[in-house]
Amino acid sequence: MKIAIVCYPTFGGSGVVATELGLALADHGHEVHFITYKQPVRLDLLSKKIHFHEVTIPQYPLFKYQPYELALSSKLVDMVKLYQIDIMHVHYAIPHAYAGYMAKQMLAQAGIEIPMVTTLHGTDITLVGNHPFYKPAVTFSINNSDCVTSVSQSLKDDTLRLFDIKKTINVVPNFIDTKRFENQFTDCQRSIMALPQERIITHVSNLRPVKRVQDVIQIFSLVQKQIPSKLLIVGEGPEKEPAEALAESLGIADKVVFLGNSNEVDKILCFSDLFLLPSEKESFGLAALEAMASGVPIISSDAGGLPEVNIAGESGYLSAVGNIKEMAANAIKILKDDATLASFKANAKKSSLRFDTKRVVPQYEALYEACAFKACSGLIFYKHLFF
Ligand code: GMT
Repeated sequence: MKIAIVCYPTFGGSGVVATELGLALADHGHEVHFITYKQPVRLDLLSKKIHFHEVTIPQYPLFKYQPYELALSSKLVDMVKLYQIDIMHVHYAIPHAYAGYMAKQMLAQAGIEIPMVTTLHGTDITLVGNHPFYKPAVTFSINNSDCVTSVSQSLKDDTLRLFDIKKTINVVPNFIDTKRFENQFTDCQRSIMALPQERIITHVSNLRPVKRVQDVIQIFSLVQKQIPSKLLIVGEGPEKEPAEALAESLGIADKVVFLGNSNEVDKILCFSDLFLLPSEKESFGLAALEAMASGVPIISSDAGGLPEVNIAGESGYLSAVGNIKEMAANAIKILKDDATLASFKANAKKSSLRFDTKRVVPQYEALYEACAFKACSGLIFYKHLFF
């Protein structure tokens, strides 16, 4: 098939999933066209099967806000016509589903019927999309998509609770190529980051308020009192400065390393012993899944889809949002001795296999086939993923 993928190209789970999906689809022989405003961060390889079409917006002084949706829908129309695209797959409802719908209408006028799959990722529903200013447009775009997927059961439930949805939502969970996380590094270079007796605790996110980065610092502060350790924070965002200030005020600044954005998260996870994700909301928690695939146990909140990914007592522990003390106590439970840590590490890795590319990408392919025949409402995949 010829598939157009619309996504955010920057650091963030939805763009990562969309990129990995495109790469896997190309591997399966499909022709994939990424359409977005910048080359996606993990898309370093373009080929006959993988194309990238940049959406550019001419600046005009009259506009306070540049009309990205307009430029995107025009680009979609042009690319669908030029490459005879069979299906559009838009990731993150705002504004991609809306722009996709407009492109569909313009193409219909030219006699081209093109199905559109919309994948809901999280904050497009739970935070931003739910805002009254966006809600009518988001509801409309979801109801006018040909097929809709959500990345977790929890996000599906939230969508049905928060919006008046007439469409069936298929749960197709996020996935990763677990092979990529098999330890290919002979030397993890752990010694650069910590002393041999120290544990390494890691947090990876876009450091926005929803990630509760202050909790990460507080949890670490309690843990390091009992277990010699270092905290590595990967990512950039508005919570970075307040987090730095908190580490300073708690007197632990020398034990907290802010690494900024990284394209080599797998290398950092390679030498990590524990991953913290105490988010306020999290539809899935792709970062946690990546950590698990690297054999890193998770201390997380029980928000959203996290209980579907992080299995309590197996891959880590979950606590109510904001329960810093319990999260720290659970972290200490995992890190306290080598045997316990090794067992959690092995179980985290095993648990991540539920979400391997090989198990999930065929579900999207089946969905595309069904979508072309307007028959995606009967597909139920998710239950089969659990063993
Ligand atoms: O975090 C966001 O605002 C957007 C989005 C992103 O692009 O990273 O994150 C969401 O989508 C990811 C991929 O499906 C999920 O793994 C994240 O859990 C989800 N974030 C939230 O729900 C906060």
